[in-house]
Amino acid sequence: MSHISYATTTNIDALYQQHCASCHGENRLGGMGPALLPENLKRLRKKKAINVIANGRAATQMPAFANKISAKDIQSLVNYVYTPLPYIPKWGMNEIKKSHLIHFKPGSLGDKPVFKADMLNLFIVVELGDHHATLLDGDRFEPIHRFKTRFALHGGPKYSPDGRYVYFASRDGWISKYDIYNLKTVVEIKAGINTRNLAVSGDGKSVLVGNYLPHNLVVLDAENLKPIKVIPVKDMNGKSSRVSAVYTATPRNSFIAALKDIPEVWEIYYNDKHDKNIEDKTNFSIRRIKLDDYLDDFQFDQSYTHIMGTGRNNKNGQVIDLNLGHKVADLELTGLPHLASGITWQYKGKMIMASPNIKKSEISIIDMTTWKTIKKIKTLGPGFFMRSHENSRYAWADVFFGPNKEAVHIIDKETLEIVKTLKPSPGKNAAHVEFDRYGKHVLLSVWDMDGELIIYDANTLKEIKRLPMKKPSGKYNVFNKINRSSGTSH
Ligand code: DHE
Repeated sequence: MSHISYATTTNIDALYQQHCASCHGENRLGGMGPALLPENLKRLRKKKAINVIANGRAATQMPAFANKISAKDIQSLVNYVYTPLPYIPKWGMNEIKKSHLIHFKPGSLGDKPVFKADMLNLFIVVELGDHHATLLDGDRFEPIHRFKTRFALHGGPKYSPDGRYVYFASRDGWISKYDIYNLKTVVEIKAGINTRNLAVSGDGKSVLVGNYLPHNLVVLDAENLKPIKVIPVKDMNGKSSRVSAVYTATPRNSFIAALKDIPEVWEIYYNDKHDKNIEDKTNFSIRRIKLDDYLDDFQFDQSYTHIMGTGRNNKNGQVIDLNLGHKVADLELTGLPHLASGITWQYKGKMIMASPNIKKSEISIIDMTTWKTIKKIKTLGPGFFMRSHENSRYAWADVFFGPNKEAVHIIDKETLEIVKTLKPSPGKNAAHVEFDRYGKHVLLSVWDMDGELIIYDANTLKEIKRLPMKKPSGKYNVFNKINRSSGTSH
């Protein structure tokens, strides 16, 4: 006979308030723990959610409730948190301000690195498995420091222009600023409820956060993460939209925001130098580029004149000229291209772009002069990420989905042929690569709780070293990022 006595309640809201609200927020909007809304839980199956409530979640502060809440009530709680709120939740200036955490005041820490390394050849490696990040020396491939991050980071962390600070965004809206010189998280703020990603302005002064929930963009002061402006995202008729992603277009002194639910792309200026097509002349003024189709996932050309994005037309893709402010071409893309992970390089005297595909076993190669697809490289399965470097003759593409997820293809950029397929850890997902600053080494993740970071010689393709890591996902080289290498994401 069980000796456990359960709290019995039929009121699900009371049950939630009693056990969950103190960490996940009274209205399920998140607090110390993540928001418990269907939008935030999309990536967690209900069965797994039951297990998390019953047994807790390793490496987080989520405790086990199996001895406090009956199995029936746990099931009811799961149903409750997977039910959408009947309104778009509010997370405005006041809520954002209240969440501000200053761990170290700007200027209170030293201005010299507390360790020795080439500060531009460092990598941040995000370890999704236990919500940590590792700062890695990119010459010796030795970890310098491992630190806790917020739960479920998403999108690439972004560096300040000098490479000293790195900004992280979590799916639950937490933005954290980390001082690499001092190995400390210095400030944090919850800028949204369901956040996509962030961008740091080219002048290093502001951070833009794009949210699914609420439907808005949030501008933060890059120094202390204080909120400067909350920009509701709406078309001229008042229809609101989720933000798919935000990016910095440094040569244009602007941010670009892709919108999920209205056929517009927004250019948001972070200084006053621009004067055309702007609705108001204050900072962070918005230029609406109206489209005849939705644009969701996209990549830039190296001059930041064009954006190559998805479309919902029968061609599946479109090119927008940011100077002209309209579509200039369709792109012939099949399946679900993942353009945010696309890269560009010189091929036979002209620029080409390559996009992985989340739904089809192919990589599309597109001529950026004619915008025609010149090749579809067949792969062993749909892929998520591609990478190269100006100094490397190879482009790397993972097979993220399906039975061959252990494989990574290496493509010769001159012949557009796969020249080698690696399977570094049989049965385990091998995904996401990043080059060092010189293009001499490649870092590959074995995307598994019992995972590894594998370092290869980028030229001979020989393995050099393995470092154990907990589900290492993305890795980000300071030099390649701040110099906007054409082989990496921007
Ligand atoms: Fe991502 C970047 C969108 C699911 C890991 N992902 C991005 C970016 C976009 C995007 C627009 C570029 C923003 C940036 O880097 O600032 N991702 C999406 C989706 O729409 C999708 C398919 C569904 C979703 O729920 O969001 C999705 N992404 C995933 C995952 O399932 C991944 C594999 C694991 C995870 O973290 O949830 C994942 N996405 C990543 C990573 C990057 C990323 C590691 C940064 C890549 C880089 O090298 O810059």
